[in-house]
Amino acid sequence: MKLAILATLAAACLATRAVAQAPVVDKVDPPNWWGSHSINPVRLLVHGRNLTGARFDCPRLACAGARVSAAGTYAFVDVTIPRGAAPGAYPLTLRTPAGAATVPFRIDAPLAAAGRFAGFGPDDAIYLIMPDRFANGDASNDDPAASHGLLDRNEGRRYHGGDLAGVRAKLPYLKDLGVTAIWLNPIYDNTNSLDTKEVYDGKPTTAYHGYHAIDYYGVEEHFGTLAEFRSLVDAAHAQGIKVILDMVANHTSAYHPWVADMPTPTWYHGTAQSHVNETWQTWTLADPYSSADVRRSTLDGWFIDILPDLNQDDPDVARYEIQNTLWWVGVSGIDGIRQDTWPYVPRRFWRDWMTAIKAQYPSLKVVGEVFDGDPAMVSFFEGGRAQFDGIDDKVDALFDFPLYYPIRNAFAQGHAVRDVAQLLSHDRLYRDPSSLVTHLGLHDVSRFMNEPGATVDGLKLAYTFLLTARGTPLIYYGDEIALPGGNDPDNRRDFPGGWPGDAHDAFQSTGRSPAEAAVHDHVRALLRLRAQRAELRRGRMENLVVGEQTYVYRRGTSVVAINNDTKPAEVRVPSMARLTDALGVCVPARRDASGVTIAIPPRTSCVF
Ligand SMILES: [Ca+2]
Ligand SMILES: [Ca+2]
Ligand SMILES: [Ca+2]
Repeated sequence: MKLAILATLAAACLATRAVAQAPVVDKVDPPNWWGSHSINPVRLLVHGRNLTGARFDCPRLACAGARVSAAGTYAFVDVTIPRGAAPGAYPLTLRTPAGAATVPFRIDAPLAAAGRFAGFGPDDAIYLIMPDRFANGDASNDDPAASHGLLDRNEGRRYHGGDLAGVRAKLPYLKDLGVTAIWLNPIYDNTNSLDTKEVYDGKPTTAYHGYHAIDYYGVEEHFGTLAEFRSLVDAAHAQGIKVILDMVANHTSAYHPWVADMPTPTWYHGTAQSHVNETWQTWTLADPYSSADVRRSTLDGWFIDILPDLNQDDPDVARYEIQNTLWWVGVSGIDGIRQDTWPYVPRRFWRDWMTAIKAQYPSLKVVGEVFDGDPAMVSFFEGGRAQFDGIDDKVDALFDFPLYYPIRNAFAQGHAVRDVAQLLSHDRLYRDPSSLVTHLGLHDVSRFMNEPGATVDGLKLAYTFLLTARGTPLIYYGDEIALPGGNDPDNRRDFPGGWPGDAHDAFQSTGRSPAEAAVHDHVRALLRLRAQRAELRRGRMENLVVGEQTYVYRRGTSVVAINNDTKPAEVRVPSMARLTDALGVCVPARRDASGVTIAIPPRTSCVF
């Protein structure tokens, strides 16, 4: 009888042991960190299975706060790195009652700060590159094993083969053009399969654009490797070109593993089955009379009703995103960050995120996307001052979408150039209008040359204004050669000459058509002038003449004169020291005691 009971107990024990399987670990975010970092301890998110009951052994480190998700697939642990810890491997051991697993973890030596983490501002000219569409430097990653079958250059929403190696190969072109910084659309590891949730014209899509992350610690295999990104950053720095990396904190891919298995119950706002749709009622966020309920669909909604909305009010999400940002900066040495969909994330999170960035990299700069044409709206999100909600989101710069609209209307469609000057009069709403990143188009809008009425001459006028007016100018890849293109994805055509075998190569001066050369050489000349004359970057702007189609302004001793009309114009300006047009098209017609009269040919600009 006694033996029978013992046998039953032994069988029960075996059964229990059979149910409790040994833990398995397959991912650690972040995989490495640094000693003497402003974030210490660092919070690891360990993924695997059978992690229930996990405790951590952390030789030469200190671990605390271990927690495991209900499914036993995610474990958090806070790792304190002792002062002076030498770089190297510091594997942890994760133990459960059923066994143990190794958690790989490394302490790296920090990158030397000299020449890195430099920030950007009005002294720079930024060039935006969509890595998939600029240049194909490595054909071996065109159809990678991890995401096989997504490439088709004839389809606007498939991968085309551009990559980090291609960007690196074209740095001499960018250096010659005169840009001082590149902004890359996101390079996170993106969705590995055809996206059957985001469908256009019955066709599934791919995340060639980079905005649908499935792994915030991975590099998209179509674009290259982390090592290639690091060497691109180093190569850019060696040419005097800074690097700004695009980041997306608001949402992930619908195919991110978190969607099916959240690390915490509140990781996302809702679930794939039950969530609110993003309504883009941005104004409600800047409205002192909005209740939390009214703001909720804009803040917590799923972007295009598809992209899962991360919940930054969950302290583990906030911590994860802050550490992830600092990780990218720390591993690569980038100089700036472009942050997606700025309004749709709580402002208190941005404040904490910006504070963490500045604590480690005080010079690094962030530009946030507030896609709105109203200066009153954009200025609400400007950093450096608290708004009615008591929050200063601390962002360094925002895109100047309000200025983009009159630039397009005037210089492409031929509307009054006075509207450009009038828009600038709203600068009084900004704390620092010179920090705004100005542009005449980017990857989310149709190209300048697609506007009704757009001409090469109009594009040149737009660039004269963009590159001599206040702000930090941004050039969207291809606009400098008058590349056409309608709405997304037509506005993301391949740069001609970026692919081996391209019949037309606009990267080479000998390969450019007359129209391409006209715009390219104009932009190049203006960027040289801007580099030579600090006043075109920093000087106070003063309007001298604002007519229906004539606009003359001074920055320091430089005078810019624009005639947006289809007939010649004469404008009267105060006497100036230099009477030579640096662009070589205008001549002062008369000079007398009270000033100078400038004759400007139709649709032409000059810089005295
Ligand atoms: Ca490639
Ligand atoms: Ca991928
Ligand atoms: Ca959100």
